[in-house]
Amino acid sequence: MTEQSPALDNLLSETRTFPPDGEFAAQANAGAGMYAEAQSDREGFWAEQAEKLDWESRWDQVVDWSNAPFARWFVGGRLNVAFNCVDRHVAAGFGDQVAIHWVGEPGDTREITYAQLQEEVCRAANGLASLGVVAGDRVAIQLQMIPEAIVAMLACARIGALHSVVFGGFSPTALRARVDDAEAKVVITSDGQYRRGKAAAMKAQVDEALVGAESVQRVLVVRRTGAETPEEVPWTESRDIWWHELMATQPAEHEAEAFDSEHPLFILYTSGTTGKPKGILHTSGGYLTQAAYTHRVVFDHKPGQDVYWCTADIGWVTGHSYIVYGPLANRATQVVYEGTPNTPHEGRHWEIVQNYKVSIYYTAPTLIRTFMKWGSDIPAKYDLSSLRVLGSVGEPINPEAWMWYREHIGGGRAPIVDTWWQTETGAIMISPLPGVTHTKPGSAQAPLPGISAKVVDDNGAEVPAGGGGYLVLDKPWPAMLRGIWGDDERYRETYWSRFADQGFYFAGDGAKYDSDGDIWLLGRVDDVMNVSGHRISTTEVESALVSHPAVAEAAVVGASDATTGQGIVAFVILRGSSTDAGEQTVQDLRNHVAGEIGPIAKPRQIMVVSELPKTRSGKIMRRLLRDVAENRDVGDVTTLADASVMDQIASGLKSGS
Ligand code: 6R9
Repeated sequence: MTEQSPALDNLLSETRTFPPDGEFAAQANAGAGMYAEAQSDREGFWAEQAEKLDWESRWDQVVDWSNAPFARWFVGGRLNVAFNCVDRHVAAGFGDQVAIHWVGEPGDTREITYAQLQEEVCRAANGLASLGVVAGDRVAIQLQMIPEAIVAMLACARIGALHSVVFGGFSPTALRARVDDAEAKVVITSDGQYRRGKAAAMKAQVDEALVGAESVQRVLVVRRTGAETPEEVPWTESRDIWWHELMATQPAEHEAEAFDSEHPLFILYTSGTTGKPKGILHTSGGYLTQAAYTHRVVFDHKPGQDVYWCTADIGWVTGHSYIVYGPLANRATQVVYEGTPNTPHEGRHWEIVQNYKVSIYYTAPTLIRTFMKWGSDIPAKYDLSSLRVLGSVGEPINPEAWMWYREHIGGGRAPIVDTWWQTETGAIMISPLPGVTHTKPGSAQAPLPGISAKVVDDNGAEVPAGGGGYLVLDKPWPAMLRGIWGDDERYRETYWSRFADQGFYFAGDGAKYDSDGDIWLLGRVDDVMNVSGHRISTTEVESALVSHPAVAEAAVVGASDATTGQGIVAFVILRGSSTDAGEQTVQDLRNHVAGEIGPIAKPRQIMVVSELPKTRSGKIMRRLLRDVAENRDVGDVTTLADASVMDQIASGLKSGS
């Protein structure tokens, strides 16, 4: 295993457990028997989950793993994903049920029923088709959390086009790289977005990204802020079209065609260990089966009774699986909130929970720690008694935050589900089951029924209880990625080469079993940082830094951060003889990274140094830089080519920043 910080040692001595409440257990969707059932007949178990969807024709084979690592699930089956998320609920008589309680940042709201959602998705599907989008085409979507984002995704799914959602906070450069890689034919965006009470231009940024983008034929623009000036909303007559104008001309009916179970559904880019993001490819039947199954059992969701709220953004996989596909397939009534949690005040989330009687709330540890910082007196002002299940995702949750969440948000009563999964896994893999599991603060605990995961050592042998190593997934699962867009070799290399002999999927996370055999996730073991639950590669930020004319060399590490999990700390060597980091240079560099990647990648701290610690083979020793960034004594320096470098860095820092 890699080095372990003192904080993790603390975490692993956690011994508190919380047994399920009897009343909750009696009504729970999950039962203890599911583990054994799935164990004895894995394929039968998944077939049972898939049967809860509506298939135009049934599969002939549950899983085909003969061409591993390329899986096929529910082989030969045909279905339409959007039909399953919308139309079948209307057909079953639930057209009047609210699908989305939408809350805009400035305070405007919309209620969208399943019948209305159906109409909007049909219009959008017709609209996209009228622009020449056909099954298999790629549509890039850069939108904030407005209903049109969900409608656009479902419209793509309905006509068999792949969406590639790009987080609204990503820079024009980042958007362009994704548009080019997927050769997107259409881009969907908005005039502008509200952020902390202010309207920021969006269309202008998208236009900047698309200069010379050859694949893009049309840009569809949702009106949100009402920005009008040509600077805010530049317009190319032959290419651009307003969303509302297009929809107004489209019929509200659309016949949903069924697609093969393995028809591609979407691409979602995520950071890898190199500078180039990976386009993770997901397909239809298996993905929807696992998204719906996990949403049902992990959140104990009851259609028509629960009000569900996942605070993620659709730009991340959590928004795909637990705002769009899982909840809608299960006929959820959900809250979708456009804005930031402290606009206009720090009680905004709790006010929304109170107003809509939210019963299931799913968020990230970074936000929980932020709420802690704001103070427990804030949630105490609201009635949170409707909450009955709380979820966490994105990074390990420290026991202190877990306990605070339980006490101050869950009233000491609502079970907490700490859900481990990845963009690549498509849906939740490791999590307690509410009503079944005795929960433990800080542990994701056990693979879900139907899922198999192990902690193994360097040789791929499972470690004993109490031992640590790497998390692997040793059996294929329905929502698994089907590859990296356009790069089969990178897919094999990234996930399947580390334990090729055993045929394990390597997740890139360190993990440990406790003495009960429960799993504790320990963070990434590669050069991927986790900042507020977002994956950012050190290489990506390093490339952005060295693309600035003032920078000669850069090394980036993720240093532990009390609020964001990890914070980005950069060490840079400036060009020429300058080691004098003016405040202005540092500021320029931070802004440059924000411009290249997006504000989420802005380094928390930039240290100007004259040398970087390197091994004799020229590999930067990030471990030592992490020691410096976390104010620890620098560890073993014997493999350094020049052992005095660390002294130089340390003394430079004392006099410098
Ligand atoms: C869903 C999502 C995946 C990486 C993953 C791991 C970390 C996610 C976690 C967790 C500990 C949890 N991660 N959930 N670590 N406990 N409950 O976040 O996908 O953005 O692809 O990130 O996030 O390191 O490998 P993605």
